[in-house]
Amino acid sequence: MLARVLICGGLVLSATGAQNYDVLIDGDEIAALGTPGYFESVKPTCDRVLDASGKYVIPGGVDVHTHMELPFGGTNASDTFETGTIAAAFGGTTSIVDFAVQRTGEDVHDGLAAWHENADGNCAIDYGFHQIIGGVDDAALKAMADLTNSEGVTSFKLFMAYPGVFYSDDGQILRAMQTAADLGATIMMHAENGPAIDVLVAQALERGETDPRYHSLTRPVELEEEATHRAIMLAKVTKAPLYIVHVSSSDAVETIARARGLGANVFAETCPQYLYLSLEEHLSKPGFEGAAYVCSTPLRSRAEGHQESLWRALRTNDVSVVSTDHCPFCMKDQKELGLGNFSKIPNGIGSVEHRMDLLYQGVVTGEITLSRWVELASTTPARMFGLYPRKGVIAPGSDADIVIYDPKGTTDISVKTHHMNMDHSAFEGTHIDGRVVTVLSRGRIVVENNTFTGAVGHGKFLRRGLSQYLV
Ligand code: DUC
Ligand code: ZN
Ligand code: ZN
Repeated sequence: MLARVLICGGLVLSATGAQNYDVLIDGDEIAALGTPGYFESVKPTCDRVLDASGKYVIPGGVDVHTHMELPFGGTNASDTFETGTIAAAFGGTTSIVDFAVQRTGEDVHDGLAAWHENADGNCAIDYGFHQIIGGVDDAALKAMADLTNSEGVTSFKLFMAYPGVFYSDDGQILRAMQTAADLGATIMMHAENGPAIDVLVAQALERGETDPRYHSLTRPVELEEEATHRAIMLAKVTKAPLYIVHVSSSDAVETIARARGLGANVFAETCPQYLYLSLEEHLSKPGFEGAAYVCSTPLRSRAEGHQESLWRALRTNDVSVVSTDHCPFCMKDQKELGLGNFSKIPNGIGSVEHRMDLLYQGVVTGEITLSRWVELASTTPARMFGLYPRKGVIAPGSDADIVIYDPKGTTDISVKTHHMNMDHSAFEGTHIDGRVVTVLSRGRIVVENNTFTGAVGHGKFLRRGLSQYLV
């Protein structure tokens, strides 16, 4: 194990700027930042010097929305904590926050314990948990307090979609939000009107509309906007901090922006698939190919301008985080469950490995600045979910989670080269101007020369604090 590492000659990026610094790492943590030449005069003893000349030195990525091993749609997400966290490391993500699961009738503590069992000793990078509450009742509300106060799990995902699986009605949502408000915890919301969607799905299937693209056509933007508005109103009544997950439409963005304009503690994330993929070009591919792109919220029409709206919201901070909603399923035996019936296709796209690169393309194309890239992918997610300044920043005392990124390098995304446990890639053939060169997790070099040099079991559980992002 390396004890002391010096990263020399790079441009250190933060959410507020860029400056040439050398970075000294001692053990797990960043020890000091020195202006160019400083460490040459001080001459600290080092086990390893990494030359970052001409490269960016950025805080490791923080992906606050992943679903390793999630049981869903009659199968399980295909990445384990081992495969998924190694893939994340390859892509410059050094922390994930995954979702422990509780369904109606189940004990929340049991759900959390099961997730600890899945992850403990199996992760290559650090990880935390949110808790899905799929059955809001007295016991679940009591458990929310235990998790927030004692377990380092301070955010709770509710679903306005998936009746019979994870769905909460408005009364349940209100009660969970009241509890969250009392605790200072954050409610994460899957905002789609599930009961209405289920009717549209049944009607489409009756008409013989079974292809993957009907997944999007039966989940219209109005039902995302309506649920987003309802969630915001319930949060207003209860004063709970609200974070809308996987926002896909300009309609939902406008609703969120209005609430934020009034000073509400309402926040939002989007994901790479909504910034780049579309109903027309991807979900509507011939035959069953479109199944690879079935996720919820669904891909939207490019012609309707949702992508432009999402990029704009990333600039204005109406959308503050880019996560992946990494929920991978193979085509074979998994997506294939929905052959002849789109509603049986397991929902999910896997991209935990490519989030940093895909978002960096927004810098290349002029959509966002370099600092905004770091802010959206690392600093704000860390602050939003109580991990800052341990994660999300290169500063003395912070964990030495660092990525050396080469803006002159290139990456070509393909199933042939990715490390996720998937037999396809939703971003197959995408060319990236930029490349992850070296990745450190708590001072340990975990990716170098396109090789995993870390260790399964190196990743530690992150006990999170309350959100540090409230207005
Ligand atoms: N959306 C997905 O695409 N997959 C899992 C759950 C979800 O909400
Ligand atoms: Zn969701
Ligand atoms: Zn999700």
